Amino acid sequence: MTVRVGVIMGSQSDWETMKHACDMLDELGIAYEKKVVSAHRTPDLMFDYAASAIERGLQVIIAGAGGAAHLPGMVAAKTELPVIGVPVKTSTLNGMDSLLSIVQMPGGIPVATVAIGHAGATNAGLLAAQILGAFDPEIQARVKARRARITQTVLESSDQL
Ligand code: RP5
Repeated sequence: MTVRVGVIMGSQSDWETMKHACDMLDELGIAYEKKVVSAHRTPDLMFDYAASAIERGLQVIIAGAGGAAHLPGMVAAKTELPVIGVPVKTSTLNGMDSLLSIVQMPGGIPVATVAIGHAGATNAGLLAAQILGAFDPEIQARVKARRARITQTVLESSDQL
């Protein structure tokens, strides 16, 4: 399977959050790669990763980081691929720092920013699938089927009350 999504994170400590994006990609049968790439600790690696992403066949990048979270924005600056930013929850400011760092991109270089933490990472995986699904009916059908399952679960949940 061709690797179509790159999941990167600023630190190994972000994995607890970012694994939820990977879980979603696994569930939807989308091939991805995952890697720790730090904007401030491995800036050259970050540069190379983003600059080579298109030629390596990636179609979407999911980038998670916490604190002064410049990874998604810096990666977005070096590739024309869509970049989805996941603000990782921090112990000091609960991820508000991450959220504002990622979401407040100046006009011109977008980062599609999702919610802080687990839900955001899950939605990042889904959003990547939906972006790919716009050009791939099979993936779109899987997203649709997943939504139908969720709907059914909610409809049946009243029975458990
Ligand atoms: C950021 O600093 C990472 O994205 C991580 O969320 C945060 C803390 O990193 P560690 O100190 O846990 O490596 O670069």
